[in-house]
Amino acid sequence: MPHISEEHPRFISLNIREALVKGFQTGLVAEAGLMAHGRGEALDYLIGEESRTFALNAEKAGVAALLMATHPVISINGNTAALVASEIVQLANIIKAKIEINLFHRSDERATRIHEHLINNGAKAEDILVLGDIPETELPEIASSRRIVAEEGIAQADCILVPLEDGDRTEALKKLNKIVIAIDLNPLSRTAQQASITIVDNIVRAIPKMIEFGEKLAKWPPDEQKQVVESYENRKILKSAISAIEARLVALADLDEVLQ
Ligand code: PTJ
Repeated sequence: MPHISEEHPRFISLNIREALVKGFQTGLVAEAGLMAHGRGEALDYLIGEESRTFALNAEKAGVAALLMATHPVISINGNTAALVASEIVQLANIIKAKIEINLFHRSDERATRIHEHLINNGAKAEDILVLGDIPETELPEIASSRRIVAEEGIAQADCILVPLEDGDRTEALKKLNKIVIAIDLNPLSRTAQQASITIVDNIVRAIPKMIEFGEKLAKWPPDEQKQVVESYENRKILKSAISAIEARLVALADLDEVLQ
């Protein structure tokens, strides 16, 4: 792996990319995960590579919904495991959620690697659901292997955090009256458009922010947590995210500013 100097203007972004490449080489990340990362990287650039207000509002509402849930579940895939495994474990502990390893490009070998990686990052074995070892069920109207979910995980969950998800499953989960919280840098993706709460932020920033909100909101009375969820409007958040990209592009189109 090439050494990236801290002085490099794209140090953080290049390090995230290297974490994905390492995750691919160690069997955590799918080939398609590298491409998905490239798309995310481009969109993050447009957003300004920081957690904007629309993201912070969605992160707070997402955490409040997860804290209020009876059966909260975090669905984890290869990219999420490679980038934020220990943070996912911390968040799961705060919101008291199960972690379901649920892959789009299903492979038992990769699921086992992700399982080991989560354990190495502090997860308790009893909090992780690995398909193949436990009772499974199928969600209706989905063609991909993400239709298969754990009976005591996504199937019975009332609120699910789905980082880097696909649109079909988000839609199917919504039809089953579940609250779906998506993390997706593309505010125009079907997942982003379908989710109940859409966090338009890079997962490497979103999960640490959700941990911060979680530590605070966990001490709030339930009616105050409920107020955060009830006052949240996803359409407004999506609109702000798209407008923010537009405004940034307009500002960047002033070439003098870009070339400074
Ligand atoms: O590990 P698997 O088999 O479950 O596969 C995982 C991937 C990500 C390959 C799979 O879910 C997939 O193909 O996803 P999509 O449909 O490509 O969607 C990924 C979305 O995540 C895209 O809209 C990307 O812009 C976005 N994205 C990529 N990297 C990040 C991101 N969003 C937030 N943070 C990122 N770091």
